Amino acid sequence: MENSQNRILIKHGKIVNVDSVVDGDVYIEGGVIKQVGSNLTVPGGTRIIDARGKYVIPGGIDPHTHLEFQFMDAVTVDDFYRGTKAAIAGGTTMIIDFAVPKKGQSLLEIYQKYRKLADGKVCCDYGLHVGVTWWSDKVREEMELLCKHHGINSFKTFMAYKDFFMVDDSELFEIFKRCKELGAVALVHAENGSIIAKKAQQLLAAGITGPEGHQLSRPEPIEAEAVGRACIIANQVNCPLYVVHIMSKPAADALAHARSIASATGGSPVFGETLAAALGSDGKQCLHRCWYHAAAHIVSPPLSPDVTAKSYLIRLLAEDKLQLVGSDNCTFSEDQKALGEDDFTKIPNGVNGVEDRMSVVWEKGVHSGVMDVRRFVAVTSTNAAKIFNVYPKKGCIAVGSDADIVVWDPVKTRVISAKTHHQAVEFNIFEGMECHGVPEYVIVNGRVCVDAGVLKAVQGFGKFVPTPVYSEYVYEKVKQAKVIMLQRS
Ligand code: URQ
Ligand code: ZN
Ligand code: ZN
Repeated sequence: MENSQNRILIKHGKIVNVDSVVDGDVYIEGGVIKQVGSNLTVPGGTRIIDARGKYVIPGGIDPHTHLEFQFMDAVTVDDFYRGTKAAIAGGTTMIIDFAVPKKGQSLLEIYQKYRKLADGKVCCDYGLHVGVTWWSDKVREEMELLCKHHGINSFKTFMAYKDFFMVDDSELFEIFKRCKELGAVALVHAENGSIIAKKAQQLLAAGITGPEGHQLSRPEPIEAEAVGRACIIANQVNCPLYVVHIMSKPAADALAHARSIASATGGSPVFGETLAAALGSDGKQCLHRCWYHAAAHIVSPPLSPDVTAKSYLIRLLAEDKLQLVGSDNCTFSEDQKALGEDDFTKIPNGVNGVEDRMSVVWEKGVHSGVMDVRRFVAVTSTNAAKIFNVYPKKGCIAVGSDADIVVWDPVKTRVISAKTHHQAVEFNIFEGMECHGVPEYVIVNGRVCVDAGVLKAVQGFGKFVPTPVYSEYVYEKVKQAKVIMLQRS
């Protein structure tokens, strides 16, 4: 890398971390933050970026993407190159994707497959969660190997997608127990898959085959019940639990309730993630008269038919009743969505969001006055770094941290559109949304990948980032939980 790229001084910005906003400068060399402060002494030839009037924030971490994901007879159209390039365009400098095996398939095999797919293509750093879709002694052993030798500290389970990814309560119990033994974090997709399957059959039999059937087969209590059940099962084995993609008010309430019980009784910690889609769109879109428009909004759990859910969820994020925003970017083309033309259960589930997640949270959270910029940094970056144990390498602006930095212009605006986005998918669920707040510079491991608004992402520049077990942020709470329980007994 040439010197002007290698040495960068970001001057006169407002440097934001979760606990502070400080006026100052940031000096980067060799991909790492070397100095933070004022009147810094730096070598000649250093490139200067003027951040006057702008925020200097940690690069976004998207904890939930599905790039090149084979799902429901299709493969997502955003691959690891297009997906990470789009991520960078929006201010995200690390993603955590999912390697999900079929039932009976080796976890190690699917992990290796995803490493092969992603390494060499990713424009920014990435980590992996591994799915656990079945249970056996082999799975038990492979979970340990993944944690010990392959940089995995999180395993996703599914309470939905009956017959292909879903596990039952006794399997959940075993998987959560194993996560706890290994110092890993259990992730759960919380929806009652058995009831969904029954309702879908009823709707199809009644002649309801269009996209509206998806929402009708998944009423909000179906999500809320599963959130509560997952929290109870995890608590039985004292396992930290992270509930992915919380989409509705009742589910968010169930999560907030479980968190408050955990902190009052000394139970194991629970974390909740919602999606950019849930903050910037709603379930009315699934009733649109254009079939493709409706199908493009099909995601599970579904976008809430309650149009006030968006503002409710952003408030819960501001109040730390929810902790993170992911994208769940899982994009299918019009042709792929058409697999479910005659049967809504065959429409591949998933929406876009990896590019627009930061802008949507800024617009709905900060610009609307619901959260401050420190909380913005927490929910878009730092909390993910802490939970998945890559903090303070990622998720903060501090000496020694990776130089994953965004210079965020809070005044500039942009209008989201599929015509201008960088993703491979031809539809954007946020089409037409005007967003205040634009990433003017995005620095990925010390390289300027958005330069005064111009995208210069480099294929293969990103690396796999191992996520070590026993995140202090997560397991400190488990230890505290044990102490409180002992005190009580
Ligand atoms: O369930 C998920 O997270 C995947 C398979 C993406 N699709 C979705 O509808 N959420
Ligand atoms: Zn899911
Ligand atoms: Zn997902």
